[in-house]
Amino acid sequence: MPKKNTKPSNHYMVGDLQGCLAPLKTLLKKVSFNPKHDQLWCVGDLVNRGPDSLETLRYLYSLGDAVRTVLGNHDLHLLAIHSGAKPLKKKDIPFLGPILEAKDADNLIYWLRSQPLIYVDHELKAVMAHAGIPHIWTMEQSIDLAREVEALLQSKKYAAFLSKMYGNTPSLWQNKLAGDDRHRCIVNYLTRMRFLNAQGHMEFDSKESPEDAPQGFFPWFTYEAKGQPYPIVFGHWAALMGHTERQDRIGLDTGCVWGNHMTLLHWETGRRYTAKL
Ligand SMILES: [Mn+2]
Repeated sequence: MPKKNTKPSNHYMVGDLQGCLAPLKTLLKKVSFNPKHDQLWCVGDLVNRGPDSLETLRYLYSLGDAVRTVLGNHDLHLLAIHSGAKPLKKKDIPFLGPILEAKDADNLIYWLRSQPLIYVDHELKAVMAHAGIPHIWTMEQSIDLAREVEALLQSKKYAAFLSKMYGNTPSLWQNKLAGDDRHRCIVNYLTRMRFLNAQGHMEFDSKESPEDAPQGFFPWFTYEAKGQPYPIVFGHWAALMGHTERQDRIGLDTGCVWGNHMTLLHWETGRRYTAKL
């Protein structure tokens, strides 16, 4: 689809899709979404656990330039399996199997692999990352670090990187980190982070409920961040049900795939629309 020169009339941001295509279509119909004039932002985790992962990818791909998405942990997991870096496990077969076997798999996977970890719109003054952006990074630094991983994902070395992507360490960012540790750490902050301590250590063992934070740890968005001028749109954390207690940290995962609902935010009015699977 050719690039448009005109600004989109409306920006809509939707929470984790996880293969829930029907509620997405319901919501887009509700707001009379027009791909010629409007833009849809997806917070990542487009696939896995829901009923229509393959058709969700095909639909987003068909929307062309009207879609902006960032990669979530489930999307990276799909890339890892497709690349051969990770075996397809039994629990993923019903969801990811149809994508891997599809005739257009290579095309869809290439599209997914070309998506960023952070998306920023300087005119809208908004930034999006699947899990969020930690307070220890400025927005510009987080974009630079995301670009390092994106370059890897789009290079010939991507399968090798994906085979080293899994793991919870190092749990604290340091500028001197190098190689796989550096890239794994960036991926974990941007796609898996929930609880941080003041220093910026990530914690992955506790349950999802914000009340279950281990001592000294709090949800990442509770910390004051320097050099992060724009509101952060994120997903990943269904247990929050969109509650962050701050206007500039916009959580959109409301657990559609787990029996709750999907949330679509109309940026220009702040109005939220919901639909169930
Ligand atoms: Mn996620």
